Amino acid sequence: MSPALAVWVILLLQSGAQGFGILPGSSKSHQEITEEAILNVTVQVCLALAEAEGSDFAFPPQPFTATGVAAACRAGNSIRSYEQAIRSITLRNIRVDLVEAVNPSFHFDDETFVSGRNIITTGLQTVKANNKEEDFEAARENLGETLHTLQDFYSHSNWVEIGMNFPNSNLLRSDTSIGNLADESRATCRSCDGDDCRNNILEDIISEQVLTTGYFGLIPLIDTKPSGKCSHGGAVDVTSRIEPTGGINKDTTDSEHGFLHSEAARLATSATSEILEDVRRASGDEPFLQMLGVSRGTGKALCLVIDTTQSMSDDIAAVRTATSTFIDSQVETDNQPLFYILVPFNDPEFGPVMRTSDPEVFKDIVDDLMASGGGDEGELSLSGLQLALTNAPRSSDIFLFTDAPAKDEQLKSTVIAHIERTQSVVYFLITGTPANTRRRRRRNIRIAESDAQVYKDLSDAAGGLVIEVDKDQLLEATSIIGQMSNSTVVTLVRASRTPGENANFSFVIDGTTSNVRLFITGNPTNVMLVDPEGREVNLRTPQADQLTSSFTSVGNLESWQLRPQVGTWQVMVEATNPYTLRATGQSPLDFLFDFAEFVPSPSNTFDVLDSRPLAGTNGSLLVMLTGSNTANVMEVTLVESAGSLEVPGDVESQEGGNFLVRVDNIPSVPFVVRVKGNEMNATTGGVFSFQRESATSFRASNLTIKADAERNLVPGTEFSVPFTVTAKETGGNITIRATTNNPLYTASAPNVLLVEPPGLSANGTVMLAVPLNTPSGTTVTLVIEAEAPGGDDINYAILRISVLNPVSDFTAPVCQVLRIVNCVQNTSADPWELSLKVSDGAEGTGVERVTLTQGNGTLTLTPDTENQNDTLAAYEGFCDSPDVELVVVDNVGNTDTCSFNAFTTSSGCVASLLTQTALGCAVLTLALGFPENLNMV
Ligand SMILES: *[C@@H]1O[C@H](CO)[C@@H](O)[C@H](O)[C@H]1NC(C)=O
Ligand SMILES: *[C@@H]1O[C@H](CO)[C@@H](O)[C@H](O)[C@H]1NC(C)=O
Ligand SMILES: *[C@@H]1O[C@H](CO)[C@@H](O)[C@H](O)[C@H]1NC(C)=O
Ligand SMILES: *[C@@H]1O[C@H](CO)[C@@H](O)[C@H](O)[C@H]1NC(C)=O
Ligand SMILES: *[C@@H]1O[C@H](CO)[C@@H](O)[C@H](O)[C@H]1NC(C)=O
Ligand SMILES: *[C@@H]1O[C@H](CO)[C@@H](O)[C@H](O)[C@H]1NC(C)=O
Ligand SMILES: [Ca+2]
Ligand SMILES: [Ca+2]
Repeated sequence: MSPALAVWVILLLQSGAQGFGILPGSSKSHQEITEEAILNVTVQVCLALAEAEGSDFAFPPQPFTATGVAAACRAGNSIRSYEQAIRSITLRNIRVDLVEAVNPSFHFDDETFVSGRNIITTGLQTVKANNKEEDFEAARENLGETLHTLQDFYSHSNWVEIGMNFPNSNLLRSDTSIGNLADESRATCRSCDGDDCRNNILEDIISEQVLTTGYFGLIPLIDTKPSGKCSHGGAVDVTSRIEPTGGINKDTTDSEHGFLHSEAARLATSATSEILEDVRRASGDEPFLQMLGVSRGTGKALCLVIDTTQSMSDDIAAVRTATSTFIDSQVETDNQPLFYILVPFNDPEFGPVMRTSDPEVFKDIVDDLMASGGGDEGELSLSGLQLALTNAPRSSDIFLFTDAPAKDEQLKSTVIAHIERTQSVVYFLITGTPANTRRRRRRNIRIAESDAQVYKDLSDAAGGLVIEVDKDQLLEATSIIGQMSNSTVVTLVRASRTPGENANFSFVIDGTTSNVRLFITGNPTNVMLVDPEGREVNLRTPQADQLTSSFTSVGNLESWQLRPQVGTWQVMVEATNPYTLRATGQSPLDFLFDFAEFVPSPSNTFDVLDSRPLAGTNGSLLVMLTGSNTANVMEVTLVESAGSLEVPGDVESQEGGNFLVRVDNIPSVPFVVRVKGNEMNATTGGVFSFQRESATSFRASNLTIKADAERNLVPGTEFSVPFTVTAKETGGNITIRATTNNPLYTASAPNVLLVEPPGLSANGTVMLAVPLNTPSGTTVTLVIEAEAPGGDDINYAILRISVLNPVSDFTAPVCQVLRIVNCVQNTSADPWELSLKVSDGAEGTGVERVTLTQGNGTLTLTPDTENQNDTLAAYEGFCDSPDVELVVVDNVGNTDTCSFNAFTTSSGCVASLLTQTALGCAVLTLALGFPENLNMV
């Protein structure tokens, strides 16, 4: 352990004041608890899906790892998106200790049972609503925040001390009793000191199983507690030095109740599995896996953004043919995307976003595209792109087709902000017009260099390419879609030079990487390629095929497939014109990273940024590797995207697969992140090196912007988002822009904030409004931009805010048996039947879904003609499969399971403890008495 890391770990341990430690250490942290439960439930879901389709399921080796679980789920190619999803969830969980450090309800401190549970149930409703709207990114973030509070209950309350050895399921429901809560006036603890604190909770509290939690505060003389109450404990909690002294938290093994840490962590894990199971029932197995980024294909989205103005009719025909061929080639393979997204744009219209996971439906959507209108030359291409970026999952591949300049160039900085935050890759396919509308130039490029510049700037940020072709070459050009959006594509090296200059680039092909391709646009004079054995060829000569196996050239794009030779390669470019170079390959081994920032006491830890890092000062990155349990990060460097500046970082390995990278001086020029690492060869045990670069190019800023919002937005209410802009050295009039992902969602902000010494910071507020009928689970993506005088330096804060309409239905639908034909013996010769009415009650939101989760027979669902909100379910099976289980879900995601047995079921109330059952049982007795006569179906 390096000295710097030692300091950091100590700081982290101190921060345990707010709950389980944040990152892994000797005790269980929020991160480990969350990961363990996610891996566990993923296995359960994949097992169930395998059983349902009658295929074998091999359990992954224990302890579960993301790579092992993904392989068992036959979802190995989506490993990056799975690890990304787990990371989003855990980072949001951890962040609660930073953002809500002193809000007791988020940690169940100060006996805040009711408000603490309210955070959980509201969070759970939001996650379910997000999944229903298929906004899985928002679902992950809300899930992470919700899990924090849920997990803290087991460390901060005396649930474990009063002898409970299972999770408190009532924390997931708003309509039940949390338990026997201590009155405000009731004493709960006696004074204790350090190791003596094992028995500081009063005997009557324990024997009567009264629930309490520790009080917590940071400010001496100000933070206090009611008399007789327990404290959280530990060095930073000042209430633990007030009578009764000591504490009861189980955050780590060193805490006052550290002897119960393992048990608290076990229950927290089990409670996390339980809430995940509830989310799973509400959304269904497939959407639940989508939320976790697990899929048989790539886990990514394939996203087309298409100009549908009149001049594009030939192009649309080409896109149609190309996508159809391409989609067919991916269906049912490891390369199938999770989603297909289409965003048309025109002028003055753009959108809507069309999104489906069904390839046939997508082909129909593309088939239905019609070209018309468009008016003048420019079109709303950036509006279309922005819509795609805010609706696609992170790390998507986006292809934009147009033959026109952008009419909405003012959106450029906002679009770049979205590119940086989502790390999506954007390719621009720009076609020239037919000869009759404009004199045909040799390269036949319709839009002027100056108009193409905005597309070049965007593709530089997004690690894509601008491909300029004749209209009749478009079909050929779109075949590169196949290469680019193939699964597990990793970037080996990427750079551009404007104006052109001679430069050398090197990259590493490792044993896990196949299909390595070199892409160059800009037609450099000469390109030399050198393989690891020093063989050098000029790619402009026939000798090129000594090192390459294929070459394609279309429009301004040249591409070579390299022969698979492991080691370090070099490309030497001679050019005077601008050019772009990319080398990509296919490998499961890749990295994820976030910029991070140190947050001082009481958190004393790192928070990840949703904005650009501060330029010209030291900064940090949190890096993790995906697709391997054994790989190590050796070097992390920030590399100028369009020049030769390289800023190396200091790498510190941590437990839990993260690497903390400290950089002395974050550059002011755009840069990519280059990671070099070591991996073990599983066959030989030897070690080999690999190298990856971020597809995205990043920027830093001399401004910082911090914004915070309430978690949920209720349509029709005032929603304000306060923010603070700080300038590093010189302030001035800072231009502010606030934009959302949908023209129907309005954001108003001051146009200018004056940032002056001495503080060089200013506060502002964005007011957000959405239409009254906006459905729950919809995400409003708000970008607040701050632009320094001169316009060259911009920073932004991006917030994802979920809409949640007030919920008054807290109960799941009820299963009521109308008719049952029981079995007499376990045999496949005898049929058995069950008729049910599934009802959400008069006050309920209605039955959304009924699914068969156990039983070999068939389930037929029909709406109840008497009450459209109810569903009639008929099950038909055979007596050798006597157990049947149904999951019932209402429209706000309340779920329950109904279980029946062919021999013993006689009551409609088995599965549920709900109030309507009294009536259900009465009807049932009758029904069972006269099964043949009473035909309620
Ligand atoms: C694993 O998940 C199942 C339900 O999916 C749950 O019953 C079990 O307690 C979980 N195990 C752990 C260790 O969380
Ligand atoms: C896509 O990947 C598969 C392997 O997963 C490979 O066989 C195929 O050649 C790749 N396609 C392209 C166009 O690179
Ligand atoms: C592991 O080593 C073997 C034998 O040298 C080699 O064939 C294989 O490609 C290596 N695998 C990787 C992933 O480097
Ligand atoms: C930050 O300010 C310094 C000094 O004025 C300047 O050189 C640098 O380019 C600025 N960085 C950015 C990202 O604008
Ligand atoms: C900011 O703008 C105001 C109003 O336009 C102007 O009076 C003031 O001089 C500007 N301040 C600076 C520092 O540019
Ligand atoms: C901005 O608001 C924060 C808290 O909301 C306050 O502490 C700070 O002093 C304010 N800054 C300015 C410049 O008004
Ligand atoms: Ca137009
Ligand atoms: Ca209901």
